[in-house]
Amino acid sequence: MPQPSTSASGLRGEYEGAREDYTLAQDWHTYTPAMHDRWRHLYARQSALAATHAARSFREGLARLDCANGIPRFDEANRVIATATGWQLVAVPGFIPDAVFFEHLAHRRFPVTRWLREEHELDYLVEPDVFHDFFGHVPMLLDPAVADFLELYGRAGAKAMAMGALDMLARLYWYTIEFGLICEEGANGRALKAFGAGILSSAGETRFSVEDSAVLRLPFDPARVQRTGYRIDTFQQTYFVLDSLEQLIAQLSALDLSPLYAEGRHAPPVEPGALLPGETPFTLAGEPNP
Ligand code: HBI
Ligand code: FE
Repeated sequence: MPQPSTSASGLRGEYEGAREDYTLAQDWHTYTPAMHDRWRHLYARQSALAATHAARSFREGLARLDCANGIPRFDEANRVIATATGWQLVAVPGFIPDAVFFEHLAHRRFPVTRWLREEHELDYLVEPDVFHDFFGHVPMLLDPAVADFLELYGRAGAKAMAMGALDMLARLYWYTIEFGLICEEGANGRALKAFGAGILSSAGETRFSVEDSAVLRLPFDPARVQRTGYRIDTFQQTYFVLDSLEQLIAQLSALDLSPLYAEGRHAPPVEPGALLPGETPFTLAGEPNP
């Protein structure tokens, strides 16, 4: 049953019934009416914020998924996703080992956690649940640039593990797929929008990342990203801003990241929120520097 419980590893989720690749059936029929209500509540809140703060790709992807009325069925979503980008969702008990996670991505399978957060933790979770994984990540899987980037990221994973560079690769994921911002042309000129799943599945961080005038935002630069540590227990203190989603692929597509890792190994780590000498925070064109 998709109820949060804690496994022997200390992770939430039911790992006992999972296959070797950590997948299991979604068992959609075991979600209770209260869980579907909770999903609708989360969906209503976040989709309203997404309308003003999310990147165009996210808004379009979300609309195509048609998941406002309750916890979605992964098999139904898979029909939409397969047609769009050839990805598919697989249900998992929760957080899975890095190597297994990479293997799924490399084969265009996106692991989606089965359990839903409880009523008392609507605003904040450390581990991914079905709302984070589905609402946050799946809309972007419908974007071809993100779909291709994630496959390449999965393929780069095994190599990074072998090279002892997993921390650097993980930061690229963290500051894009989880907490990425993008500068988009809209009806009222250029605007800052969120596309990262960690942002868009959190009401507080959606507002904070896009609206807070004091938080540090930098233009996306893979070499800078991979040096930048991150926090998993609070809002991010540094965000990176893409010009376009294609930039993900353009700068990383070879995903022979060895030169980047070699550089990263010699560059001193940067604390979240720290600005280095010579760096200029991102600002929208025409806006005075704070
Ligand atoms: N497992 N279910 C799940 N979701 C993730 O986002 C995830 C994971 N395992 C490993 C992992 N992420 C990251 O540590 C890698 O991207 C490095
Ligand atoms: Fe995530």
